[in-house]
Amino acid sequence: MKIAALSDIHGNLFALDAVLADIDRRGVDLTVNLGDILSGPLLPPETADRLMALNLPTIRGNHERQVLTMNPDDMGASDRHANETITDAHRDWLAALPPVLRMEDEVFLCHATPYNDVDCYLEDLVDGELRPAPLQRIAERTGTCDASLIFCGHSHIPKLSRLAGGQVIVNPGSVGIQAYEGHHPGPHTVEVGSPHGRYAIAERLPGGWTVEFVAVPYDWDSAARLAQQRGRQDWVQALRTGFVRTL
Ligand SMILES: [Mn+2]
Repeated sequence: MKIAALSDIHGNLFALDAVLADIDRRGVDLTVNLGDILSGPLLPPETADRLMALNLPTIRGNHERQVLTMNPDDMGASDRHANETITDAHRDWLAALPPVLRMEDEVFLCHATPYNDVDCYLEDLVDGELRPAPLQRIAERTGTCDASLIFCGHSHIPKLSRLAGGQVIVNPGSVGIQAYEGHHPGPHTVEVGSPHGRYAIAERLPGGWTVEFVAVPYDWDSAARLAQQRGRQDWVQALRTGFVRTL
């Protein structure tokens, strides 16, 4: 069983197309989508069309919840752009997505943790930065989820952890945006440090889950130009470099 995991696409169809082509080239049994699919200044409806046609096992992230339930006046610019551009059919698709999914072969999908869609699973907020969380904290966040492989997203930081009992937790990173200023549970900055679209492949082998992290080049200049046209200067440098502050 070879599974490709995509997360945090954030409406970046430029990156998604390149990542899907890379997955096709490598060949996998299954591709899954961990949420935060559309929010952002780029191409929310076009991204939804592409993904709806693929019908991948998909869960919703906090941004899907926010787009569906928040008052538009209270939305951030990324959720507002998605909300204003998607159709009722896209909205119905999002509304039908489950928050978590248990798959065959002891695989569990969640956006942030098995229990909520906003707390980072593998990182803690320390001095305005997301730092690797101690294993005990990760075990607490796992709770009673006993899948041998747990995929999570949300932080956009590609990372693999292994609990004492042997469970592995994989964040494939973000397909669509490699740096951002976050606000929960306090202000912080994430900078993956390169513009490549990220995803991961996990394969169950006799020795256990073998995990490959992939960084895919794509036309980030076109994506950045579109972000510029939409007045999202914060996304322009993030798309081109994987940094929001320092270069
Ligand atoms: Mn998220």
